[in-house]
Amino acid sequence: QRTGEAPVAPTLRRAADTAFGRDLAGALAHRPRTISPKYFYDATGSHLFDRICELPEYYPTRTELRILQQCVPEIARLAGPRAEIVEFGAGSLRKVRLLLQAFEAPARYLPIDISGEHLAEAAVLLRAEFPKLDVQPVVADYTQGLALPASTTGRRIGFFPGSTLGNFTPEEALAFLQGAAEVLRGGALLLGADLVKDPGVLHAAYNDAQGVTAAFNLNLLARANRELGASFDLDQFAHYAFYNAPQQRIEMHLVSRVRQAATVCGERFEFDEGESLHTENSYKFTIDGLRELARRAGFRPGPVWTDPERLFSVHWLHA
Ligand code: AVJ
Repeated sequence: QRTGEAPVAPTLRRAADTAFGRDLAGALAHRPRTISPKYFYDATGSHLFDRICELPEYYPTRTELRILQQCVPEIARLAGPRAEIVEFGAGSLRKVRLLLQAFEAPARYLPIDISGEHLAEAAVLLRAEFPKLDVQPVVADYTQGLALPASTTGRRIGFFPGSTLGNFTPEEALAFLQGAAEVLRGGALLLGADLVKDPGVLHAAYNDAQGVTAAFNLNLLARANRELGASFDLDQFAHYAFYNAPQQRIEMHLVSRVRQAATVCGERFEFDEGESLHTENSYKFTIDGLRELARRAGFRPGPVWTDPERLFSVHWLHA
């Protein structure tokens, strides 16, 4: 709840002018308190996420890579020559590199990401590795709609790995997929989706023994302290992640250990003991559920690949 209007210093006014500042102050002003997980990914958060991907408990990244290694020849055949790859979120170059190496004369790579810095780095590396590839980074928040330059060559293949789709609510996922189906029409979407499974396995993946996921979650508050001049005491918040089975999603929260207050953008917000800030949903899918969602969004589901333990799935969806 808002308590009083303290005088606002110029740096704080600038903080309140950033999307992160506006969204965090907005999130704290309502209950239940919920903020988009996209704010995890500053430089520190991106680095922590890379460490998560290496954790023994966090199976998605290595499982998806293994699946892609197995099925990439078939994917390359489906994509055909001179394909254009559009990646939503320019995350792991390791994954798209597999495609670029296997495809026949890929013509263009359009990574879309909110972080211009991350994109620029990716572009430099890939241009050196694939001199014939036209790399055109697009700095944009793909959750706010999709606008792409016209396709110039072969088929346009969307690439959305890592089960990032799971960060959307079911309604948002449908809207995103509808937008993707439109910009990819005539081509396809290659989509990675984490599967429902033993809740114990899911729980462990978001509650690792080394506490990297906890640090990743708490970095949201650390980032607010760095960028917005916020006053969060990180020791007084607990990382809490659990599998919500009826909703088929992992939820991550930051739970206040005590009654306390923090200022964000010059505004003071109180936390009751045990009060939570909901920082992430990570939906899990069944193969049939995902295919049905894709169908409703205007795709025609094609082949699906999975690992022997059925932990993770990769879908070819005709647009
Ligand atoms: C990048 C959204 C797929 O939900 O598993 C990892 C993010 N959060 N550990 C996921 C995440 C906590 C990740 N996604």
